[in-house]
Amino acid sequence: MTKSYMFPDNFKWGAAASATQTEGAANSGGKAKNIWDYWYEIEPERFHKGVGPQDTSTFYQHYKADIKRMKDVHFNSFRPSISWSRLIPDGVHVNQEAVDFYNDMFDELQKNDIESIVNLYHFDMPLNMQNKGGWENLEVVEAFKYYAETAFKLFGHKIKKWTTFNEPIVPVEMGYLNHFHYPCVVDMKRAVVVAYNSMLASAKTIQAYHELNQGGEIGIILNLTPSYPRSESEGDLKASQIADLLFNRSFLDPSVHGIYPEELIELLRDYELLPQTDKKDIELIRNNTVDFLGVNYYQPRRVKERESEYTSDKVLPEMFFVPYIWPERRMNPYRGWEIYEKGLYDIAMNIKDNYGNIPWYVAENGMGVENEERFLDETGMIQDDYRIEFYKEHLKWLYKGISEGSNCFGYHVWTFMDNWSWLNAYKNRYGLYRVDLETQERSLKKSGQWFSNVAKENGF
Ligand code: BGP
Repeated sequence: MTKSYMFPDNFKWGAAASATQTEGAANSGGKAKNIWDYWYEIEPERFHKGVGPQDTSTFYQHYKADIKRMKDVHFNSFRPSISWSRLIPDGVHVNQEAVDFYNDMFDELQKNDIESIVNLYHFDMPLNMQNKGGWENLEVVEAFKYYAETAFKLFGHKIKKWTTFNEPIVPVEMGYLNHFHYPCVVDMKRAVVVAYNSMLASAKTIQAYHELNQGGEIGIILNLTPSYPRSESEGDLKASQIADLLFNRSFLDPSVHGIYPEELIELLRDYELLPQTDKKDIELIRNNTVDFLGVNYYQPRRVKERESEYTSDKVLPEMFFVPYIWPERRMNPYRGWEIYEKGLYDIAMNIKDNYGNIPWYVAENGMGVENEERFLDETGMIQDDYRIEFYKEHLKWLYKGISEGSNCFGYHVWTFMDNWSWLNAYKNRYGLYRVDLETQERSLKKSGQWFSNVAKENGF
């Protein structure tokens, strides 16, 4: 049968994961605590059904069988992250057990012809670093660079694609503008410092990687959430422009172009939010841009101008724009996110037209659904047709973007198997494989079967 949507040769098919969400073994193998382990200790009630990060999906024990399962569904690539607090628990000395684990995991992937795209930071600040002030402290930026360099030296001969951060805006938004990630600070001035220092850490890491000349590439993964204004009115357009500056371009522009948008600098200056910067660091950011981009896409951001008076005495993003509920929107009710497939095409075109058509890939796209057990059929397979539909429609728009010249080299879903998710724990399931939490057994879902075919055929 001829396929309607054939993807370019060597297109990468696979999934992303993160150490905290899949490895488990949070308190063993020599790993030190990260902010999630600690936060769970002091406030377990913040986590869905009180489930914390200790065991997550036991990948630490079962990675060999799990990688075999990846192979079974025709993955040719996979994005794990390294846990900083596992690799360098005290911030100085390398943990040999972690080295053995990651070495073996990467070898196992290689043996199965699955290319690793290895991410260095996925929301998982080591507790000892957070105690020093986390990203607010430049010492931690240096410690991150040391960790990254250590990882390059240990694994760089076998890993040829690295990423510095996954969604660096998220710890800023959730941990310094809202209280959804530890340390639950609500302070835009501090949030700006965290964002700027994360960007600095990314640029320093890119510099370190290129200096080592290991013959690979390094990028960053950003959750680009396109901003759509309610209307073409001046107020709505401005609201959406500011949302875009704060939440997309704050990392996208310096990562790809090496410079911050002038409008962002002006806005921060007007509200006395500009961080202290050093000329050398600005130069460093300018000279150390990414080789490629990973883009996580889940939902659009629809905004309108603020119509009611802003009463808070704090400067916060909601001062400049407020959410707009589009009457035609379709929701994923479990996650509370709008499903808007065309957003992926808009991203593809934005990268093509405004970011030098840099090579990029979809680094996460997926649909979290609650209580999936109700879709189990008599054979024990979850009939998740909604997820197939979700992937299909996004892939169609991605295909259109590629056909129009956008330089996209892959599509990774979130995620391979059901995993632990930050505050939501195991509430919403995302996997191509179901994980039975009692037995840790994995079983393929219908969407896994579908994805397997698409990856095998390079299209559908
Ligand atoms: C992304 C993160 C992932 C993952 C995913 C799904 O932002 O990179 O770590 O969690 O979102 O979101 P959630 O788990 O909150 O439903």
